[in-house]
Amino acid sequence: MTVRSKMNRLLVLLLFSVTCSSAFPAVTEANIMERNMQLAETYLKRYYDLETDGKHFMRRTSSSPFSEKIRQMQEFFGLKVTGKLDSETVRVMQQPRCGVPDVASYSITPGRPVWDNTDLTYRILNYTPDMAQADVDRAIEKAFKVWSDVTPLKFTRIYDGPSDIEIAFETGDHGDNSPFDGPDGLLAHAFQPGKGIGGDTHFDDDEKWSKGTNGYNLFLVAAHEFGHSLGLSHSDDPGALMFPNYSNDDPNTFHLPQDDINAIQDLYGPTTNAVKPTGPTTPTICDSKIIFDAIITLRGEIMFFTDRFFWRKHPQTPQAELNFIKSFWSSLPTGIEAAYENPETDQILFFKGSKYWALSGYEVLYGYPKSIYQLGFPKTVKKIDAAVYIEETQKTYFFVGDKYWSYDEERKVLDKDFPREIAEDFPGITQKVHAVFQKNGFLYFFSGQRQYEFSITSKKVMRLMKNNSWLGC
Ligand SMILES: [Ca+2]
Ligand SMILES: [Ca+2]
Ligand SMILES: [Ca+2]
Ligand SMILES: [Zn+2]
Ligand SMILES: [Zn+2]
Repeated sequence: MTVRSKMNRLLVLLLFSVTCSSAFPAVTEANIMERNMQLAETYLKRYYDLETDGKHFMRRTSSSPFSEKIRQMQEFFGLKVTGKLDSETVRVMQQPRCGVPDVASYSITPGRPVWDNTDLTYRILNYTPDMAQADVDRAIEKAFKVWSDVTPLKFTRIYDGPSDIEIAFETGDHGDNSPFDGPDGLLAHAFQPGKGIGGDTHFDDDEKWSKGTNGYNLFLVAAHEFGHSLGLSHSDDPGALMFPNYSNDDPNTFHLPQDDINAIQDLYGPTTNAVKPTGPTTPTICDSKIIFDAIITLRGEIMFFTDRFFWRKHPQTPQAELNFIKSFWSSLPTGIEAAYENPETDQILFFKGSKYWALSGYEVLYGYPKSIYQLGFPKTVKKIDAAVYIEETQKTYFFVGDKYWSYDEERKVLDKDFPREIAEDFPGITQKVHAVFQKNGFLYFFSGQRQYEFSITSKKVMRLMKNNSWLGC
């Protein structure tokens, strides 16, 4: 089963439970389509300036404004541009996000307004009941520091009187023409630089705000919103802070990405401090220096993991799609070290250090992460370099240093007489294996920037390939 069809199923289940509580006896395909259409219409009106007259038939022709807006949205998010409301598009529309539109302007001044001085003031008008006040103060201060670290901007908190950036927790319609929507969906919004409401930032207090990752992290959302308060709009770089969807990023290891540094320095110039910080860059698809952490296949689709990201390559699409790991699987760590899919159990297993996670669709299964020592590895094994499931034998091979282990998926034990030397059983594979996957009777071994096509039947390397050859490079 592909991830895509798993997502479909997930969506169906979700809609099913919603419908069960209403008067309808069952969900039909037509119900789901209608619900998705309504979701899309609301989304495109809110973030893509879609104008509708309420006539639904308009939405189904390929040249309609609806299709055009779908195309814009798909392009922005790096999805396959079809102009149709496919399951991937619906999935992205369902993700929690910032309330500021991606392409259009509602209550936000168009153009590129900036503050005309670098000494700005802010005031926290009220607090959320979800967090201690001191934690809110700290999150807000830290969020401003994200921007002041890389620019000449300074932010001073004041307690009375008007300030440049007023911060408030609000619910529903709160008098600025941009009502909040209850839990999830829209999380916050902010106004571009200017007098009065300009720069002001509102958080939806129907969300569960947190200083950690249980709920929405206030620091991460505030840092994004303050980007708007300073004049930035949304970035289509999925690794950027200014990407419109909530990232689930780890707030403790957060570094302002380079894309955002470039954007804010374009408006205000670099910091005058001696240290000029740089930030993480989002990998580009055909960068030959890319090293993949792990690779999995899911019924024809291949997923390449690197650091905080993964590419999805579907055989029918020429372009691979870049995604943020945490926006798919929020409880997974970044920097996955090995992964494989077991089609028999319909699970994906991810490894990092001595821990591993089993997932079905988006969900981490109950009781995970577990320790790799529960699989039978000796304590000398600190981490798994790469893993691959061999369908024919129902064995999973785990690569660790210059050795590999065989795990019997049926009996749930490591096979006897292992580990064995990789180079002995896979002649030609002499370097550490960074990632491996199986396809059409071949194992594809990734060692650094090289890829080896290894024939399982003839037990030899058939071809040496560029490591990004699958991504259309
Ligand atoms: Ca203001
Ligand atoms: Ca909301
Ligand atoms: Ca690896
Ligand atoms: Zn935003
Ligand atoms: Zn507001």
